[in-house]
Amino acid sequence: MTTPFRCGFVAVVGRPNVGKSTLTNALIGSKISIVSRKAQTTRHRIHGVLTRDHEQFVFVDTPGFQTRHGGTMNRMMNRVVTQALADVDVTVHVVEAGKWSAGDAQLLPLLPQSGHTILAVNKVDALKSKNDMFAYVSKIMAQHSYSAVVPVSALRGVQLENLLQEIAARLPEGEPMFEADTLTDRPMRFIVAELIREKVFRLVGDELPYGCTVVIEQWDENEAGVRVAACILVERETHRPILLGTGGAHMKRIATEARQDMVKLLDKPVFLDVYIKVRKGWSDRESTLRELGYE
Ligand code: GDP
Ligand code: MG
Ligand code: K
Repeated sequence: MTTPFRCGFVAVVGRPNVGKSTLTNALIGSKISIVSRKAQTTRHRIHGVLTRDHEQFVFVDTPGFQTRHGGTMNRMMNRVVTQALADVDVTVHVVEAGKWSAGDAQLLPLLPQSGHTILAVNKVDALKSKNDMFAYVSKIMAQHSYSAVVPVSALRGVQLENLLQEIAARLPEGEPMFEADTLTDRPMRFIVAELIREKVFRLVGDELPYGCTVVIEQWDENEAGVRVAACILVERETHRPILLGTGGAHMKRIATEARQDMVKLLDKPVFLDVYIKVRKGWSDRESTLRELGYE
């Protein structure tokens, strides 16, 4: 008997800082992957694709939902999350071992009622006592019908194969949607914007209440290299010093790390200029949100 090929969409969700990005990147196995599309269209924004002998996991992006503030942004984001999750085959809900917070609870009603949700309990490496795990997991399990529970450490690469197998078992049978070794249907500018945004979130995500948006304002490319000007749009003037850091240390680090990633990605010299702009009230204007790519 031959093993059927399985292929489907997987969403990784959770409150900020539980390790979604680390986990997704660890599962896919490379930081950024470029996807060429085989399937005609997809409703999803593809983060990356992992193709193995018997399965293809298509990881989709869901916007980070906002927990601390109300407003249009919040409602739109939550709607987008709900829609995205209704359309995927498997949702991986990531929580942090031993640390349940209001943000986790707020995500629960957005989890799909039908379909498969796997609970990934991340950061088990940081857990001081394993004894409390059972009580912690039981408490979460009582609040949603999860298909499986897998404790993992995204950072240390613990139990990731186990998690992939739990996901794979729940993917529908079907032909691969993407070429095996290629990975994105998003233009390079968008990937670079995401890359910078990720650096910002890693560094100051907790302190930026509305998050931020990155807009690529200039992109000049030739054989010699690529010159990119990227603007980080923040909500308030008070967010500027947060993003700058002492003596501009945060911005320096964001630009340096983003540039290094871009060199790897584009395989040519990169001249990157990153600056901050304050656009008051942008997160409360739906038209602006659409303009910026949140559909
Ligand atoms: P996201 O906001 O959910 O995407 O979280 P990130 O992937 O950006 O991770 C947030 C922080 O948690 C980073 O400092 C990671 O290095 C850290 N982190 C992620 N996974 C693990 C893990 O398995 N163990 C530990 N100790 N830290 C982790
Ligand atoms: Mg993240
Ligand atoms: K994401």
